[in-house]
This record gives sequence, structure tokens and C-alpha cells, in this order.
Amino acid sequence: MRRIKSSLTALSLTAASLGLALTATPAHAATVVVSTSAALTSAIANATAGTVIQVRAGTYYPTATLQSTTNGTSSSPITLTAYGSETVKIDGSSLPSGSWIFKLTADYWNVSNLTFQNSPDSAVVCQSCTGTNWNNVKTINGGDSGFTLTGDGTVNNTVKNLDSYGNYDAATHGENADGIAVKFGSGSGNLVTGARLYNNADDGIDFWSFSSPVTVEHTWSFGNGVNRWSDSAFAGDGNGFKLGGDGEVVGHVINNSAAWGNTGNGFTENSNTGAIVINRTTAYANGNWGYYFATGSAQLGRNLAVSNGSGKATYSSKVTSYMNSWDSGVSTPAFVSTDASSTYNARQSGGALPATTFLTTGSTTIGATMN
Ligand SMILES: [Ca+2]
Ligand SMILES: [Ca+2]
Repeated sequence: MRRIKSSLTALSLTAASLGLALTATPAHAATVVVSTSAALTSAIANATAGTVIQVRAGTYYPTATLQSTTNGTSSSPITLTAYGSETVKIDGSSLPSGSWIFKLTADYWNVSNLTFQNSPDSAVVCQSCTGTNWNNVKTINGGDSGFTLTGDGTVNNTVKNLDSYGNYDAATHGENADGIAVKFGSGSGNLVTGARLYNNADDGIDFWSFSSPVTVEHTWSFGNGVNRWSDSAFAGDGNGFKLGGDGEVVGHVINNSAAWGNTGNGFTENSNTGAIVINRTTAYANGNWGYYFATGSAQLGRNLAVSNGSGKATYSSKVTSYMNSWDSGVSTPAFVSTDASSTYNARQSGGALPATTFLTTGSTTIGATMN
């Protein structure tokens, strides 16, 4: 009896401890499965650290911007994702003009396997976000940039396997709608990887007025700046990778990526005089220069430029240029294919870029590997 009694006492103490612990926890994790726009709106608005929101298959038409200012934590993020392998589209057609579909001013959210389409303005905006992860998201056919990171305190965000295309700002004649914009802000540790940014009115990627280095890898930017909207005053710039602006001096890093068929330059400093690093990329058949680094101190290494309208590369005497296809003594490897059709294919299971031989060369030293 004595032994049982002491065990019960211990059990009571444990329960009391647990009770206190539960009382001290502000919110506990919950999985919320939603299948209506109203439920989706509510789930996002009410999510707290640890909440998992799973969205059932279908097309959702919210009537107000989906948004949150509630943080997850690094160990207990907030998750917004499709239910299982179901196909979920969140459509902005019922939003008031000028609206975004989804806005986070929050930290530690994981968002995956969702399409945001037909937004009146930008589709997704993450403002002053830390530690967010975006995986296999699509932002398509919106009225301004598809995906945007902005604001000071934009830190350690990863955008993986984004497809952003068909975005066009009609009122400003295509001057602004980029595939992905990391603009007007600062913060370290931001990564864009595995993105396809194409057929947008303005640029594929734009780092205008962002004062901290951003890293990009395994990303394709193509067909931007083409007037696909019969806009008689069309003003899209059409750069594949626009890597600066507004006086910021910052060393962005671009690895193993490609730009083709853009109306402007494939890769451009856009007046950023910082030590931008461009390594093992390919610029093919862009309207202007493959590489335009006329004022800065970029480091261009092992890049491949072919058939660009204004020429392979133009750069200042402060630029370091080594082992590129335009450098003396470097031969230009032949492309296995110049048929881009496979680059539009569905992504591989798991979200990687589709397999392609387009712009591959087999070279182990120069140009993008196209994967
Ligand atoms: Ca522009
Ligand atoms: Ca732009």
C-alpha cells in the first residue's frame, strides 16, 4: 500500500505539473482542414504557432485578402498547404480591385503546394518576414508581380520551386509586374531556388532597392517583357535577372541559372555597383545583352552567352571576368537542344524543374546545367 500511495502522489504531482505547463502555453497546435473560402479566411486569420491548415481540392474565391500578422516559431511554424496531394487554386477574381490574394507580415510560416491566380494586384506578398518557407507555389496571371518579398527585416526566407508567369499590370502598361520581386527592403539569408519565372510583363526577377545580398540558384527566367496583351503603350522592361536599382550597392549571388528569350538583358546590374557574383549561368537569345554590367564591380565567371541581340556581354573595367564564353581562350560549347518546349512541362515529382536538354552542353566548366 505504501508503494501504491507514493506512486499516486507522484502521479498527482506530474498531473499538476502538466496542468501548469498547459496553462502557461498560449496556444496548442491544431490541424484545421478547410473546404470553403470562408473557412480558409478564418483559418489563416486565426492560426497560431503550430497550426497546420490543410486545404481540400478546389478553386477558392476569397472576397478579401487572406492575411495574418501572427508569427509561428522556428520550432513550431504555421503551415498552410494543400490536403494530401490535392490540387488547390486560390483565385483573386472576387477580390476588390487593387487587392492582393495573400499577405503575410509574419515569421515562420511554411506555405506549399498552392496556386494563387488571377489576382487584381500582386498575388503573394511577404512583408518583413523571417524564416518563411515557400515550396511548390504558383503565382500566375495576376495584375502585378506574382511573388514579393519586401520590407526591412526580410530574413532567412526560402522560395523553392516557384512558378510565376503571365503577370501583367494593365493600368501601368506592364511596367511593374515581375515574376518574383525582392524589393524595397533588407535582410540576410534569403534564397530563391528552382524557380521558373516566365512570360511576365516586366522582369523575371527584380531586386530593385533591396540592400542585402540575395542568393538565386537553379532558376530559369524566360520570355519576360514580351507584349502578350496587345497593349499599345506597353512598357515592360523584360530583363531576365534585374539585380539592383535605386542606388543600393549589394553583392547578390546568382549560381547555375539561365535567362532566354527576354526582351531586355539576360542578366543586368541595373546600376548596382556592388560585387554581384554571377557563376555558371547561361544567357541565350535575349533582346539586348546577355550580360550587362557597365558600371559595377561584378564577378562574372564560367558563364555562357549565345545569340543575344546586343551581344554577349558588356562590362566596366572594374568587373572581374574569367572563364566566360567571351573571354579569350575560352571555347563556346554547342547546345544539345535549342527547343525550349520541354521547359514548360510539369515539374518532377517532388517539385524539381522538368528534365530538359534545352541549352545543355555537357560542359563541366561553363554555363548552366539546366536542372
Ligand atoms: Ca519596369
Ligand atoms: Ca521590374
